[in-house]
Amino acid sequence: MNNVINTAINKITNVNNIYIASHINPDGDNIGSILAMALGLKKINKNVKILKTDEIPSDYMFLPNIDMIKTYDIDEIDTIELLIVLDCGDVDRLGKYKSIVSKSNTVINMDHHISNSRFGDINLIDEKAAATGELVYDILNKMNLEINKDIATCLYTAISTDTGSFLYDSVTARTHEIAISLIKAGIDKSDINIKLYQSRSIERTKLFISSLSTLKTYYDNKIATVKITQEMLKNSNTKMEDTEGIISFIRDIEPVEVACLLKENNKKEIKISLRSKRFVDVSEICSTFNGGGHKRASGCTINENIDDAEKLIVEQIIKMWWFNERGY
Ligand SMILES: [Mn+2]
Repeated sequence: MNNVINTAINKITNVNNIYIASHINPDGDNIGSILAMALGLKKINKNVKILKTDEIPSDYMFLPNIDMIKTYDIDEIDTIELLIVLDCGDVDRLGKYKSIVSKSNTVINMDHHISNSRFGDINLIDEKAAATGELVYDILNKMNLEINKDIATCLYTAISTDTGSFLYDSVTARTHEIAISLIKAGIDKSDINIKLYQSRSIERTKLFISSLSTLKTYYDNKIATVKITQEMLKNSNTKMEDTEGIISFIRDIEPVEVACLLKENNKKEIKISLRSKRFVDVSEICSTFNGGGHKRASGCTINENIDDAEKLIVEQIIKMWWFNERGY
């Protein structure tokens, strides 16, 4: 790992123009990590541009330098010296910017998803990291860049949001060590926490209520599902990115082990998120539908209507659970 970090640092040191890409449906880890990386690189006078692959959820608009994330016309660009991709398991997650990978002389791919396809020239993948924000912290530190308040705010957001506020199994002593140094850098922890977790709008609350009313449980209440349809979004005047937090609410039900959120992107395209509490490896379940992620948090897409998609995913969860319990 150290060798790969040094190779990445050498590359960064020797180029001037760097692009950083966000991914589709960006989350706190993605946005916090890219902003922290960009702010660090600006301090050593690199010319940094951040590609806005998708809309930024309103929760993260408070982050310092969020305006750096912009839309660029990459068709006009022939080659790029260096592209850095953070928290992104595969090239398809770059959406409309995915062609930028082949235009880049070097791609640094930094991530913590087990399922990462290692599409970079330099792949800094550590599935033991609780968030990509931890990896960004490490590389900035190794480059002797001071983690100032703004960078620390972005990294704290990345790590806190990817760990359910430091709650998940993925959190290690290292996660807390990094958090200590981010707090020492002078972040306003209380303000960040209010912005991230205590700022839900009335519209979004109404979406939560209608979504939670679709709750179904299976397998002796150990599997729970909820749905979000386009109609619910319309009725509550919300967007798909406003669904953050619904899945953890149903995972937190006792005795739920696997929580499943089905999001209707359109009638035949259902985006599925799975969370588990103690032992079920949901990345394994999602990989049977060409998705992936982490053991306790993963996603996939099923091209069926929402009720059929629910049936298929629940069947698959039960099937893999049954086989695993019997050691097949
Ligand atoms: Mn992440």
